[in-house]
Amino acid sequence: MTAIRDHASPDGATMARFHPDFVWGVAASAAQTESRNGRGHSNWDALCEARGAMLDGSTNVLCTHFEERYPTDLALLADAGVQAFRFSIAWPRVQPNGPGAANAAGLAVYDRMVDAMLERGITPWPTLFHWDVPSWAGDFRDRDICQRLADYAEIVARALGDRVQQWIVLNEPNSVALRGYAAQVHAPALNNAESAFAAIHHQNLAQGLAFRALRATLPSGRRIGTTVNLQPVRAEDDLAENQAAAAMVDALWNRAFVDPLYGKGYPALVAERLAPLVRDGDLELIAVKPDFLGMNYYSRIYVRQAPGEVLGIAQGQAPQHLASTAYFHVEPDGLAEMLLRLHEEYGAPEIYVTETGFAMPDPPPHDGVVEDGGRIAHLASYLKAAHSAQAQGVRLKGLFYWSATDNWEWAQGFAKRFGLIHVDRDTQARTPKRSLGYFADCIRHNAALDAPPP
Ligand code: IFM
Repeated sequence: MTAIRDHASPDGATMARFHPDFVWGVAASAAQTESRNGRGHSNWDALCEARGAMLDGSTNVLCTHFEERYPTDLALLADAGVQAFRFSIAWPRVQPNGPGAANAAGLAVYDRMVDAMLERGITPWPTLFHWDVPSWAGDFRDRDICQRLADYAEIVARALGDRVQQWIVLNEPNSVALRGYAAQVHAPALNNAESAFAAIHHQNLAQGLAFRALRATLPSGRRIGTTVNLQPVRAEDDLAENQAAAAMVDALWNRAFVDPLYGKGYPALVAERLAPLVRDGDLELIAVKPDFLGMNYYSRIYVRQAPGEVLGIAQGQAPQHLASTAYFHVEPDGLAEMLLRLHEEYGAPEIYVTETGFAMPDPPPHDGVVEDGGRIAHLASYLKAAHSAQAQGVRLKGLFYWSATDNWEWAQGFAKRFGLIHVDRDTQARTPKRSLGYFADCIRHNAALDAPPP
């Protein structure tokens, strides 16, 4: 870490400190970092094959080769004081060819990874499903996938449950359902409303079954949560039809996933469309009341009514004054807004921000470091928003930066760099970015530190 300056304010005067048990982590996923080597064919392999390549001309054949290079990444993270690593297990590596017994070599990869984290003082936080489905398992239009996912969850729990204390079942089922089954952007690249509603209910049900399997399998005291990408929704203007579109998107994107988790059933605006899929007992299974809620947050959503679109809604115009990264608007106040809403509406749950991060056009490495002051400024503003929510009583227990390294950003390919660690696509060399040093300082002081002057 010698290439990184210390950004802490010497007298601590401006430090916004988090509660002492606050967890500082980074996040990543298997499908975005691992190579295809040793795993079975997946839904995202199929999408790469169907499209030929992603927007930047890349495919997911190598990604960052994490399943072999994780010792390098973990060493850099441990050096920065990172306390927790939210990674994901690749279902297609654990069950490459079909249901039933696991592929021992596939499971062994995660066995070693977990040990390597623990040896370096980093707590493993595996996500069981971060979007990669083995091709044999089908997709979320089909109810049968629910039990398949729960069986896979049980296999992983048996293998890693002796060492892993914190479990995350799904990552962003809302992104999967709406980007994958309605907007044709993500796998399986479908665009019809029926498929999207099936993907909503079947992911919720799969999650309920997986919670049941984990609770029955894991040693007592293990904590099980799940993660949704939550975004306050705004209409692009005051028109009544656009305000109605915003309420509908809030129901589809946020509430259809969080309400039933806490026993509130499906929100009225979408309940009728989901009703044909819901069988007796489903909502009770889904109402797992997780030990903690994982919230991924990047920005708000702006919408307008669009009768010709699949769900009658389209992306709206965001306010002109908003700053943007190469990918998202920068809206730290939306983070606090959503945290407070969760606190008030769902009985003050324990919450972790399981992802927040910034894709930026970083300069190339120079003298062993990447100068990414813009990322530091954005991150400082989001950390301060998280701190303000905690100061207002939200039971915010930790925050994971997305992502540990630059990685494969799905349909965008490698063009969007989120990492605290730069990855050279040709050599796979890792170089810390200045933001890793800033994050290390925040961890050391357990505080949302001011960004240093440019
Ligand atoms: O890269 C994704 C991640 O897989 C899920 N959450 C959002 C990230 C950035 O787009």
